Amino acid sequence: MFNLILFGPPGSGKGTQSEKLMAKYGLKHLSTGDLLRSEISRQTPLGKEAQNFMDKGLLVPDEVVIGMISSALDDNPDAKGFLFDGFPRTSDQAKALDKLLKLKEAPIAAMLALEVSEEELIKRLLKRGETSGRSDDDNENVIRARIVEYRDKTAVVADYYKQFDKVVMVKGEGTVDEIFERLCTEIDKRA
Ligand code: B4P
Repeated sequence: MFNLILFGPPGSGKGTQSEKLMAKYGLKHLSTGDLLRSEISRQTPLGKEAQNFMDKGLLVPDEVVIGMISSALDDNPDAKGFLFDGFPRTSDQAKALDKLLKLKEAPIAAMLALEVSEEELIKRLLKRGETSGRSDDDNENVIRARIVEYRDKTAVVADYYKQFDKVVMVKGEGTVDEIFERLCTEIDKRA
């Protein structure tokens, strides 16, 4: 089993690149953002709880997100590997993921970390907010809150994987295809 984490701040291109990577490598894409938005659109109890956090640009509580990922792993016993997008976002999520993958004897092969300037992130997210209907994208204050959450709680997740020598920094600015090429070069070295 070949498992990858696509990492980076909000708007760094995780969702965009994941679409292309799963098509090329046949990995099962697990995006906690997508899973949460699906719960919200179905107005499930979990979705209603998550919406309160997401509308403010805050991370959803760990236990909610970890439970969702645990079920998604169980639901895909035949996957040849997983592409984790937007997860883990805290140290506790990273530790929980390690435990879940240990049970499957399928560790993380690499964390690919997209590097994008804050100015570019805000520009991209405001642009997506014009058309996406995502309430967390159309307000600059909410976008800034998401970036603060990233700095305070998520950036340390890269330190966690650095101790296992799993982190690969990838320049996340340029065209979508240029960034995709950079990611593929790094993945192919490890596949
Ligand atoms: P996510 O759905 O993960 O979304 P994201 O971080 O905003 O964006 P992503 O990085 O995937 O966006 P992309 O670049 O594709 O999270 C949303 C919220 O869910 C979080 O704030 C949090 O509340 C909650 N959540 C999710 N996971 C969680 C977890 N594990 N724990 C707790 N809470 C969690 O796209 C951005 C835009 O840039 C797009 O419009 C795209 O077209 C554009 N773009 C992409 N690449 C580009 C390029 N090269 N050049 C120009 N534009 C580009």
